[in-house]
Amino acid sequence: MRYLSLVALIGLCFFTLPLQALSVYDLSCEHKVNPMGIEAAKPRLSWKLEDRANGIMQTAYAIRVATDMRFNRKSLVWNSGKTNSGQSVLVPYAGAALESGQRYYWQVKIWDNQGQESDWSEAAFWETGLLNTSDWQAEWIEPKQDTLQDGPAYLLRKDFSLNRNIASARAYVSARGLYELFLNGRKVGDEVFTPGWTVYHDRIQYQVFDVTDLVQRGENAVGIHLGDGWFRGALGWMDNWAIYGKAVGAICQIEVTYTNGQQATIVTDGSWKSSQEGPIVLNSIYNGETYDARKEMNGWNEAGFNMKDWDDVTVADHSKEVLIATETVSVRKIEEIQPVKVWKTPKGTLVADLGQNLVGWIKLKVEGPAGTTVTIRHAEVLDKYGEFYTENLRAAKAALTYTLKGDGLEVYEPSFTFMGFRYIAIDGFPGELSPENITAVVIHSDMEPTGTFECSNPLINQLQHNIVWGQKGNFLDVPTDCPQRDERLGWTGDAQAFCRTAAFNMDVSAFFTKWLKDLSADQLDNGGVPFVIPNALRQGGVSAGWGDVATIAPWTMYLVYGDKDLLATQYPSMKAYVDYIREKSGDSYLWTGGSVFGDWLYYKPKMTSHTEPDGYTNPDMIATMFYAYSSRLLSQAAEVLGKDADAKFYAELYQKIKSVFQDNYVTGSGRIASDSQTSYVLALMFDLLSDELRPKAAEHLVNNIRKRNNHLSTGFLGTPYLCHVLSDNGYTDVGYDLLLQEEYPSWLYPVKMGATTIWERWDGQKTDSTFQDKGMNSFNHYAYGAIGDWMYRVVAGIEIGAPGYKQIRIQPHPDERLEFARATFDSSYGEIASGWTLKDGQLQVNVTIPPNTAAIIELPKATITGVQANGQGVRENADLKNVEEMDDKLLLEVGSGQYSFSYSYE
Ligand code: RAM
Repeated sequence: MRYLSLVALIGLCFFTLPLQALSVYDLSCEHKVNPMGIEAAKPRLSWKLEDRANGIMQTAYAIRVATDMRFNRKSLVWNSGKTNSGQSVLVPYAGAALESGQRYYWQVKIWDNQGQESDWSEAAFWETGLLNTSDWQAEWIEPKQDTLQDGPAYLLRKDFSLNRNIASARAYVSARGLYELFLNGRKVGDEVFTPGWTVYHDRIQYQVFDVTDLVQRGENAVGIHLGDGWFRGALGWMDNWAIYGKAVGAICQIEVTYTNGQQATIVTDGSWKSSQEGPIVLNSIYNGETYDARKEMNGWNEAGFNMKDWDDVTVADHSKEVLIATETVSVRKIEEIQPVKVWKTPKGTLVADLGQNLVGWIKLKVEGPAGTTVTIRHAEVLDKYGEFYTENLRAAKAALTYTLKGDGLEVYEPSFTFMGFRYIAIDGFPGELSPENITAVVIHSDMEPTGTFECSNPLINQLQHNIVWGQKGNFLDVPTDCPQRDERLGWTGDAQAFCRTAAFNMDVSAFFTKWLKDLSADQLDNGGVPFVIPNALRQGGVSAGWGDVATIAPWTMYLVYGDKDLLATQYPSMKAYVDYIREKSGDSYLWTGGSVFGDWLYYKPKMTSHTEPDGYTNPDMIATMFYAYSSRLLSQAAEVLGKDADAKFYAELYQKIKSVFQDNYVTGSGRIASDSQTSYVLALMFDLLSDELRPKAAEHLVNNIRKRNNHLSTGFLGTPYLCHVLSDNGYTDVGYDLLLQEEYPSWLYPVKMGATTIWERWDGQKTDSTFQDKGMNSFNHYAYGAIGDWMYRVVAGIEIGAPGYKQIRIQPHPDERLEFARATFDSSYGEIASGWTLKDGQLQVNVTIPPNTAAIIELPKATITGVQANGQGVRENADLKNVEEMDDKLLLEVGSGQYSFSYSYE
């Protein structure tokens, strides 16, 4: 009884006290959580608001930044004071000048439109990098090495002593090559593939590690394991190697602060020693790794190791100006997968199936006599006879070879290579192989997952799964075309096609911030954008729809993340690219010869008996259409950045190209040259037609699809926009026809064939289980996964209203062939959700809008009187503003909160 009344009392307090619900969470700096190594002079700070009430808007913030976590007066470097502003995303630091190698703690508190004031948030931090080149006391050093393709990895080491108690320690490290850093026998950090892949001639990232717990008073040792990676290894298929330099090397600076405030600095210099006799005798991104455990040098990275037979290092005069703090999120081991099956193929090959086409490597557990060699090969698919199939890897050997040292259980995983595979073939395994001996380690850039999509059709859910795995496999520091064959390059066309979808599934803000700077760095002197970034093919060609990543990706990142600085940083590159085309096309406004790849891999009807023509689209026309589009995006970017003259100039340019395009390629009845799906898709998507011809062209597109029995025929350029153009022009049902199509060519055909990632070609594997041309047949190529964008934005209905989702548009497009569809997206303001259920003619739409944003919700086929909102009529519900019926839709404005609408949907 006493207990009960206590509960009642507490309950009473709860209900009578005002709800102090406003709080702040998810603090980030430059798109990252507690980043180490920030070089921006004014790092930008973001946070999210949490509140249970509806319609919450931030009205003011206060930020304080200090070098001490207690934020005492002495340590404060910025106190913004209460600042009236709704901005909660990318607020620039405006305090005292920042110092090198300093940790800055920060907190924020906010006020909202309901008169609430939050508490100070938990403290977050950022740490600056080495802000001046002169801060680098370390030298580039190089081990004694032969100029070898696929040679050994190197060991570098130094002993040092620290003679006082240690308060803190940092390591600043980079390599011309790939490195692993060790202190006193322990690997530093959980990153792999450091320092990442950039345009090394101009930019090499360094990493910053807090190594306070890894160093000790007394004797210490630092070791660096150094591989070839992208720097010296083969890249591309034309015997292209050592393109950034013939020698690998490293740079490392360890800064120790003692408890008495004194400092000690340990740097790479001529006193280090190196060895090329370590256990990795071959390292190569494409070919794999050969590891001889008998060559392991126990204790090489610990103090007091005997360096007999070790070599002197060379101090090299490479630029330190190129060193930049890490801009992206590092690559890490993200998850582990066990095989679902181990068996022998009809030909007797011992094979394990991981159940998922993935990117990473195998961790092997093995026990056996010294000198036993186990070889692991990798494949994405089995052939029609159930045999291991590696021909589509072309020249990439993709093999791990491990020789046992013979001392109990040995656990091996490689360091400087990765593979794209679902199956492995194992040779020479001593004893019986069981699934426990094998673990697949999945690695990729450590991007936060931000999106989910789900619906009532399991095939589409598998498609979404495949899109996400295509992204995991191909976002390994640069956006690659594929992860398995002798390619794995930053193909620009693929990246522009997929970047919007990618930005739904995961937070790619930092990832593209870095890669776009590499694009600028590798842009040709004439403004052209090479086929791949970094330009590992070392060619100077440009292709329409590939080079346009220079305008499309920054604009997309601006739309999704509201990052104006990114747009400003990329602006010169965007403009140089458009000016390159301007130069090529001159007064004709036609970019003749601008397309090398056309609408890459469009449908060519070899596989079925369809009699219809293929999906060919005139490449010159494609080039002119992209010229128009890029000019338009450039003019929009100029407008956002307040560059009025440019905005006007490129808007006029766009208009001229549009009219020349119409004169040259469009008939009075809205037919477009080539009469292909892609011709209509690009013309409509890029708004290149008159108001009068738009519906006619859309009709031609629909007729084309109907004639093909609801099949698409588009390639890399048309596919991403195909369904968008249909839904924008009133043919959402036709978009669904294509999405739900299970026969080739379609998105679901590979799914029906058992795909677990997106294929490069619509018919990578044919219905009789034979394969497409082995010269170009990747089973993990994300480009066609660009349909994901339509699933989020149109099927479920999460659309951007204003850059960064400060304004949201919710626009579900139900179709009776699905019972439900729902998506979530964790925007810079918090989670947005939109989902619908259609049952017995009754539609229910559920929506979540995060605080500090506003949304317009478009309810299809709804009327003011027909809709119940959170159990009330729309007129009665005070959270719904500006309710309006328009074009068979009901429009409502809402603030943050959760909303549920139901009505009869006939
Ligand atoms: C292929 C790549 C890529 C494509 C180019 C044109 O080799 O795999 O996907 O963009 O060619």
